[in-house]
Amino acid sequence: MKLYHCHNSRSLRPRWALEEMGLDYELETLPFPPRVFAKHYKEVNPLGTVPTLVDGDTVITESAGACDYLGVKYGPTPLAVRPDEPDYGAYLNWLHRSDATLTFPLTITFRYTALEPEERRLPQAAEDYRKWFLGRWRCVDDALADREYLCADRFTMADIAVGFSFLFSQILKVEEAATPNVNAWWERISSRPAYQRAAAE
Ligand SMILES: N[C@@H](CCC(=O)N[C@@H](CS)C(=O)NCC(=O)O)C(=O)O
Repeated sequence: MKLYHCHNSRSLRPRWALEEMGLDYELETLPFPPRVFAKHYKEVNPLGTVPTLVDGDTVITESAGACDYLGVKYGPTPLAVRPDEPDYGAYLNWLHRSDATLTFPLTITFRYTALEPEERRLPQAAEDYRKWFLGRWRCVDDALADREYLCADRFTMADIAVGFSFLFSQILKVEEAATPNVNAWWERISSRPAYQRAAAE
């Protein structure tokens, strides 16, 4: 398998999953954004986004989908919740929510505070989507009020996927997301050796 990656980007999700599962993979780390600084990458992924996970003829460009794929294809692993477990639906909900609901608003904030040249920045859009994110992030704080992990009473791909959403919020200095419940969970999951390896530059 080969993973195309940028530091501190969504490709951290499949990289973390690969490290947790102890799978062999080749890593190509690209400068960000690759569509500007690594033109050859468009041949791998015409969207120009990371991650891309290539496994033979299979090409996956969705970070949470890549985690799901690895767990099912290369499991069994406790990182994937099985359909016969009560929390299977909750697990899928967290996986999809991690990007569609939680990371998406942060990307608007990122774009309009950092990525765009000064004259194209939009403080109002950045602030509105920061608040949008915080409104949706409440579901994570609530879920962690009475449990150590998001679902299934154990560390799973859902924690990996939502864990990146949290990391991104902290890179963007959305400090209010770091509630006591969330901080305790983040301490727990980011102290895992696989995370330390995956987060290394
Ligand atoms: N929904 C996709 C989004 C992928 C994505 O937008 N990745 C960002 C990095 S976090 C990217 O490559 N941005 C570069 C760009 O938009 O040019 C996923 O979950 O993987």
